[in-house]
Amino acid sequence: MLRRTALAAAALLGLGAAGDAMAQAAPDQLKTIRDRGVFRCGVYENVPGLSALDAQGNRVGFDVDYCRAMAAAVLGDGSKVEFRTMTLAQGIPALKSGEVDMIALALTYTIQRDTELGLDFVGPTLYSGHAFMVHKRSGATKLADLNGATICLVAGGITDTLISDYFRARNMTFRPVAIENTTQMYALYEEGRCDVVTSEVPFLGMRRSRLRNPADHLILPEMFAKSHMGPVVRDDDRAYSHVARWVHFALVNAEEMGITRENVARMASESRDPAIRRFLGVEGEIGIKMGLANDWTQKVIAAVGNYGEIFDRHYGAQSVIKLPRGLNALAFDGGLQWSPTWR
Ligand SMILES: N[C@@H](CCC(=O)N[C@@H](CS)C(=O)NCC(=O)O)C(=O)O
Repeated sequence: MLRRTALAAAALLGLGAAGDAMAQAAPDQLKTIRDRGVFRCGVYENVPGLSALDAQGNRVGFDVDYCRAMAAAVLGDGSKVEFRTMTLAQGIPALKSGEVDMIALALTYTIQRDTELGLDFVGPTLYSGHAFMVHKRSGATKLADLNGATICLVAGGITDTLISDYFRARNMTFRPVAIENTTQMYALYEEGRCDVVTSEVPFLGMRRSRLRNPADHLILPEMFAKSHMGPVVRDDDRAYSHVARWVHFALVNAEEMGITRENVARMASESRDPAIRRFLGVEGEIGIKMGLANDWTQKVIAAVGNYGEIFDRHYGAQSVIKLPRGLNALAFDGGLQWSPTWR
């Protein structure tokens, strides 16, 4: 509607060429990705659990699976992803410049990022919080023991402001040491260059499991801030933002309906349940109406499984840290993950 009004005004003013330019300026991200034939996704180089290479050289991880899910939704093929590795600080500029179609860097959903930076958050795909890990030999067992500590954290994020708030409110001080990437950060921590290292709980657990002597380190039980994370897209193309959001809902809805990577094809061909048939694009036109193939949800689930399968693979039962579902359980089971109605 807005675009048509702008064009009509341009025609009245004799601005044909300018009008065309205005019409073309509206981004059509789905078309851009389809014309290119590959989905570009910003991920970390080596953050186990989130994004890392496996023994065969395949990129794997929780956030990596969201990139593959987007490729499956938009291009019908979860393998058509070009991963661009980047640090946290590089992520938002890379997204804003158009270098990537999405960043999957476990960014925390904050009001400033949402309202001032022109970003749209997907999910939250992972509900967690920030915690501290310490050398056991330090004797620290609770947050109150960290007054005056040297704390290593990742540069370019929000962690130092969150720690500042927490410490100031309690008349405590700390010395932040901001490091570009987490591999360096944990190496410095292990060498004893900082007393404490901080990140979200699943990432601390993953990293502790890879330290030389995991038993020498303690993740303090209290979280000092909440961190609800998800992939992020630019907010200049509503149709595309909707796709990104509904890809996450598709993963959750599939889990709610008991649809898995292994049974999705059978469910599509054999289920008589109209809700399942509509969700999988066997009936109705949900996919077509949002600019995708009608069976896009089938492609997504066939590529990465449902939400619970992704969680289990990278953080839960099948991972080294065996993180409980907790807040990331389905709402039906008392958690915070739910999908709106597919109707
Ligand atoms: N949730 C944090 C960022 C998440 C985070 O801590 N990321 C770490 C790894 S889990 C990181 O930036 N790593 C960069 C790297 O290792 O390249 C935020 O939004 O500021």
